Amino acid sequence: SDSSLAYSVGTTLDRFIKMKQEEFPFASGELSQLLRDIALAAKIVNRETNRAGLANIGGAFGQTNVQGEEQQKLDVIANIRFTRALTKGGEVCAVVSEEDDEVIDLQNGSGKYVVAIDPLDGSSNIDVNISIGTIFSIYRRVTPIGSPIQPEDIMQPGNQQVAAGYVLYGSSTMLVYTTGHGVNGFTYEPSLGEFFLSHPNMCAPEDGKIYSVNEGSYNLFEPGLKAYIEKCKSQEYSARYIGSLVADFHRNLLKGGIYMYPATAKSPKGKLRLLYEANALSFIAEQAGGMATDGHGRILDIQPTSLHQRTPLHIGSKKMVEEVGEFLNVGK
Ligand code: AHM
Ligand code: MG
Repeated sequence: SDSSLAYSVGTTLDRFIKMKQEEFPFASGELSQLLRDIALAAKIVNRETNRAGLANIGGAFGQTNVQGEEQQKLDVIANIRFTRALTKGGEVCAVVSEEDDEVIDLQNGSGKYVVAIDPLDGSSNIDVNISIGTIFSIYRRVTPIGSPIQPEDIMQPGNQQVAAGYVLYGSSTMLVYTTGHGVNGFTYEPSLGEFFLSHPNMCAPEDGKIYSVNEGSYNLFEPGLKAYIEKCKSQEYSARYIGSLVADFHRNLLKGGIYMYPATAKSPKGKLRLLYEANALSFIAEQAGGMATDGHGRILDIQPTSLHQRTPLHIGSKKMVEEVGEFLNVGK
């Protein structure tokens, strides 16, 4: 679009956030700062990720860190990095993380925001040098600033997100986010240490020809889903499944497709977590013109009841998500 040309060349994330300031809810600048904090942590995690394969080589040469500890796992490191950035930034009062059983109260009296984060998703892919990601959701706390954090600050449905995004540590590293005014993607330039706007105003194709699901679990799927998959095959769609949610989602967002982590006979709620996996990506999908459901209703309207609750997820191109919903609801 014309408006994207104005900042298509050489626009850094910082500059873009500044230019878009008026689009930020409660335009006091705190949310902008919070996004910058996340971007900084993402750069650090990117650096660690790129070195991941070298950790063992270092070990083989007898290198340990100063405390003589063993190398920490990358998902633990990522959790520490993001939590630290959010603590130091001062805009956030509480964090929900995949890596922590309980809510982390940052003891930051003036923090207006609550963040839900999966610091390093798809971590089984680290050891085999395949793309991984960070997923984050940002909410405004609902109880008065400075008072103790309450469950209602944390247990907000996805439709209350003020911003959400992901970082993809892939063949390039990208940060993609929305504040509810469309979706923009930035690619990291490692030699400059900057994210540059590379994908202004991202739009999900309305329909697609890629389906992404762990078909090894086919026997555990409900009949409606099996029927939808058979339909994909009869149309000769492409099957693509990395097993890294951010990477699978990102590809389908750009090319048109559907990602499904359904309910199965063994896990009736699927595998993925509502608060820090499904909600953020669902907000982005909708902002890009796509759709996200649990097979029956909108993900963003689910009222959470526990921190680490799971939900089935069908997400991506609108027509495909609608269609799988029709298949799943036949006879119901
Ligand atoms: P994780 O949070 O333990 O890394 O699990 C989430 C990951 C997603 O990235 C991916 O889409 C999914 O699990 C793959 O699961 P499966 O191996 O069951 O297909
Ligand atoms: Mg995860």
